[in-house]
Amino acid sequence: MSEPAVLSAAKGGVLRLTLNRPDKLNAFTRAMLAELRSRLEAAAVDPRCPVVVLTGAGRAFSAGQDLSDVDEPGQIPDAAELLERAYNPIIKLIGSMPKPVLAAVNGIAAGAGANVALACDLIYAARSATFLQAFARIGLIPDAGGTWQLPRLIGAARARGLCLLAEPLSAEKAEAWGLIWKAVDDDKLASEVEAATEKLAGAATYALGLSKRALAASSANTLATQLDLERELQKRASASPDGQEGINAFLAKRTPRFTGENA
Ligand code: LHQ
Repeated sequence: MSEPAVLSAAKGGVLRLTLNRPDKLNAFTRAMLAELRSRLEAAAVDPRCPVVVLTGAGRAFSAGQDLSDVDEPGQIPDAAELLERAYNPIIKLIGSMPKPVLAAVNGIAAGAGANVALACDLIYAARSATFLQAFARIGLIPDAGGTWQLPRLIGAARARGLCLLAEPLSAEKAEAWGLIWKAVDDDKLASEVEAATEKLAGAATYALGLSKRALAASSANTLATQLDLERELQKRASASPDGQEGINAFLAKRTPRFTGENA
């Protein structure tokens, strides 16, 4: 039997999804995208899993769409279909699920592979990893949210440089530019990500989901609308068991015991 295209392992509240076509640098086939989408859909509503990690097997995170995954030789992938059915739902799902999704970028992240990583909430990258908006090299435009994320994260000039020149960006520079959270030594990637996921899984996870929602809404909101949203979400957070526990524990000078419950 062939290996699954996406490996899934749950431990201590952390679901780890590993893109698993290492010989092809984890390039996304349609089957792999369908598997990833269904794993993410399940994770989004699974209360046993407050944290998700996405990473790649072997020397790459993902080289983007598998350009050879077509029905007949000589065809090229149907871009509109793939975006509509696979990439766009995956990007929206990562952004909307009420829990942190971490990318552990273990090696090159190219094309839609880079932009799936950029859709995640916290991006850790191995120092040897690179981010490549490869699209211009093959006559395409950045997709999977790249043209939305990049100018917001690093500004218009740098976004244009990456997209038009299609040159690789080192993990260190990605960190310095604010594209990712952290570049770490290759041999520390696993332990850094594990420490972060442990911390998140033990945190007030309901509030983390609300924070994520508020931050995501901000780019389309005026300050006044955002203040209203913060008031509404803070009302929910402070009425939640973890909100009450957090404040009570602070006042009693003890460590809070969070449960992640939302009502
Ligand atoms: C691949 C791929 C790949 C197939 C490496 N496909 N086999 C959405 C909707 C619809 C249409 C199109 O696109 C999209 C979104 C996109 O993502 S388009 C952008 C797709 N990605 C790229 O253009 C990047 C293509 N890959 C590369 O440029 C290189 O592989 C990089 C720079 C990532 C790594 O280079 P190397 O380290 O030199 O590795 P390699 O090129 O030797 O790759 C290793 C193997 O992986 C090789 O297979 P082989 O059987 O010869 O060993 C490659 O053919 C295969 N591979 N990327 N996207």
